Amino acid sequence: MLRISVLRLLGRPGTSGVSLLEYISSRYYSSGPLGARDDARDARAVFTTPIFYVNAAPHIGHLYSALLADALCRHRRLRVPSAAATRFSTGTDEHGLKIQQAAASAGLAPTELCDRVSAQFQQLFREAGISSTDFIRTTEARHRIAVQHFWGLLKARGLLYKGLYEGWYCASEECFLPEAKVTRQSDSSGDSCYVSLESGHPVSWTKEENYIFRLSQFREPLQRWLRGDPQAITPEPFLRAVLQWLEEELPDLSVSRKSSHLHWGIPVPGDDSQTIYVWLDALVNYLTVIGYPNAEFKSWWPTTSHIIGKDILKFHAIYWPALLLGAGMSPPHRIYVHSHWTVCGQKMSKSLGNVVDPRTCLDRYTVDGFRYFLLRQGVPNWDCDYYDEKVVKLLDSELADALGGLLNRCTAKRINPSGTYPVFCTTCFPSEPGLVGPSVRAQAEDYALVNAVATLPRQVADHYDNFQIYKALEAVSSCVRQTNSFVQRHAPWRLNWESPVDAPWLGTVLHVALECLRVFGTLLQPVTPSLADKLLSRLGVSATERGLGELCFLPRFYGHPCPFEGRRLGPETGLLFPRLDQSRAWLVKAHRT
Ligand code: ME8
Repeated sequence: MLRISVLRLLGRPGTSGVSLLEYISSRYYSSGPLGARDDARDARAVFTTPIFYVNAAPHIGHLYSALLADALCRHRRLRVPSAAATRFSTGTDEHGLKIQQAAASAGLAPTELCDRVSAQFQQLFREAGISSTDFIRTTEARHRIAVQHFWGLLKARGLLYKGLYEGWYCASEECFLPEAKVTRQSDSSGDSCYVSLESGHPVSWTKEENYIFRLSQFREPLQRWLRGDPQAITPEPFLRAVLQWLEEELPDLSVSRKSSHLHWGIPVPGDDSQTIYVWLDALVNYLTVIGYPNAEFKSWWPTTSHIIGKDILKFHAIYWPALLLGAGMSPPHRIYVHSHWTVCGQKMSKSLGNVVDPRTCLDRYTVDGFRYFLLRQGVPNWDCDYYDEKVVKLLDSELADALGGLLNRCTAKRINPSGTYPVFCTTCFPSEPGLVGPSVRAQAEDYALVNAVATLPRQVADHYDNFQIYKALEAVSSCVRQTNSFVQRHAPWRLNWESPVDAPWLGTVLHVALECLRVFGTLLQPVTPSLADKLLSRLGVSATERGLGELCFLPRFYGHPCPFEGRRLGPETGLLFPRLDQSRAWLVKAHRT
């Protein structure tokens, strides 16, 4: 990326001889900050979540994947505002043995179970503000057409053959497992059974004549793809895992089951005695949502970034790219992988009864609060543990006290009686650090703050590009703390608007703090959309001034006019984020249990 490399060449201020002003100006005033031009090279982008099984209600892990995709997507929309440029799909995976069995044991027809649970996912995502542009269900006709077309291509290219396939099949994971991944166990009645070593779910020996995909042919092409595009799988430890798998043998893959055994799925075209393997069916959803097999899909593929959990890495990083290469298409643009949420140190599972209901959490912590928590605490590289006190502690300290407190300090009537964005005084805060004079009030730490906030949008963008959203939030939070220290240091409550000596500096302190808040509000939009809206509205920032292209921090410091100076603040609408730890009866209960 040209602009990034130019910036890297510039280096950090103070280490390369480039002055702070030149350094920051080069970022903000020569080519604009993080505007449309920044991403013009690939104006189109598609983000996807996994499509979720409908055998059970959604939990916080599913919501987490959807939130990661949502935040990436919203951040990109702030960079490339053209509404048509970014698509975002999620949905439900409704076929296969797992769903067939879940429906049977619930005494429901599969369609009934699918309708019921798919509606729960849709409702959750609506409530959580997931801004998807498509919700796909694999039982839709458009998807059957796409899957059967894709199958036809593989067949025509000689990549499918019929053969006897045998092995351990795990319905819960919907895959065959090698002997080494299976173990014998005694069940509750003392009978022995076989289970998956990793998940503990039962497996059964299956021997059938199936259609088989020539996966083994794709080992080297996959290795070449990943070596040529090492960013394709992010974060890096997951890339290493895939390359390691590709060092091992890559056997052909069974891609159909006998319809007498699996009837709940898409029939193999021209052979009703076989049903298409649910993973092939599911993976093709990523093409269905961009219009495949109609020609329009070609202008969207391969601009897709898949957001997935580590449990389904092999399906997305080996099977899916191999199937795509087999059908004459490129592998996906990016595969962003995240680890799992555990609960009080344990894996979340229905049988342990520790599944955390995301709707209760949204209700307790508010939509913005819970979105912030999951994205601030969720670290893609390793598993994260969930417990209620952690949520309360984080939200109270970062959203209620630090951010809400800062806003309050700069807008309260007592300190800002005119209710406006005050004027910035360049004599009190000259653009060159180290100047001395009777009116100069800014100190070295104040320049450090300006530098930190000026470079924050780029830092945040880099973290988004590297799928480290928690780091982006950490960086924002650290700047919020720095701004609070700035306000504390200059104690505007001790300065007097009536004094000709104090007034310009008082205005400047508030102006700088409000500018910092404007940057924080803008950058928080992808994660806490309503809270950011409340913050920006309070500052009087209009809807057209909230993109990253418009985000010119502290222009007066760089000798440019500031459109906000003198502007009336927006109306006071109450606390930005009320503290959670005082008024919540459920928390007292949670402490007791
Ligand atoms: O695998 N923590 O669906 P699925 C974080 N239908 N994320 C979690 C999680 C946890 N504890 N548990 C689940 C399937 N997830 C297939 C996918 S895609 C073509 C087909 C998230 O309902 C995570 O994204 O089992 C994981 O990969 C996904 O849910 C699995 O959802």
